[in-house]
Amino acid sequence: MKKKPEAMLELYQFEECPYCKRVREKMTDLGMSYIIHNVPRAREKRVKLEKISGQKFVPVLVDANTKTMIADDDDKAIEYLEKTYG
Ligand SMILES: N[C@@H](CCC(=O)N[C@@H](CS)C(=O)NCC(=O)O)C(=O)O
Repeated sequence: MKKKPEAMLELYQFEECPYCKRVREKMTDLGMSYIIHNVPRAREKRVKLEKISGQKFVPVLVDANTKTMIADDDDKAIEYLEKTYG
């Protein structure tokens, strides 16, 4: 990892979600530590996620260092991680 984030990035996700897995793997490949927020499996219960991101799909990646939030787009999250921390 070239640039080290000051604050750990946060990932809203659930373990079996294949899109979330891709984002987790990217952060692991980059040697990053990160915070996981596991969302409820039932979409209607994802109240906190909706408050934070305005929608209920995962993954949602939050980077406080750059004030960035990427919701419901694993390709975009991976591209962001590579560009910012790769
Ligand atoms: N286009 C999204 C797809 C994300 C997606 O479909 N996530 C699923 C979980 S794998 C989701 O949150 N579905 C709503 C639900 O669980 O009800 C991406 O590229 O990340």
